[in-house]
Amino acid sequence: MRKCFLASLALLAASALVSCGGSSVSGSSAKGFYISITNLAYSPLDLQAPPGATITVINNDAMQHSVTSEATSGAFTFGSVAGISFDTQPFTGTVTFTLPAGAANGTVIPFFCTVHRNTMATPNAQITINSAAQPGPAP
Ligand SMILES: [Cu+2]
Repeated sequence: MRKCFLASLALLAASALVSCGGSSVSGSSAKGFYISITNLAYSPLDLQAPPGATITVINNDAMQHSVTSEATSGAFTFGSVAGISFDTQPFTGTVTFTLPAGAANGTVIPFFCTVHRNTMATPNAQITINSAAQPGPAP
């Protein structure tokens, strides 16, 4: 009787492990705050993200791009808005950066690509700090 009970416990533990793996939110289906770059175009052009959010940037092109903040749209030089700045540096693949936890709601930070500047298909894109923004599915 006791042996049977122990065997049942072991089975329960094994199935719990399996269901943990199945419900994992890691991988490409994880919700988050995403900027993708495809054929020299950023998407979305205005990402809404809350203070402290981690931004995942996915470069689908073979060439390097960057997501680099600028003080004003079209400046094409590194800058900050209300103390918020970021620069992924030129990269391929996927990188992340984190917005300041103290970023003020409503702040708009334009960004550009240091490699292609005004020759990007979408030279002018931005992040808007929105405390109510919710993470979305991976692009
Ligand atoms: Cu670029």
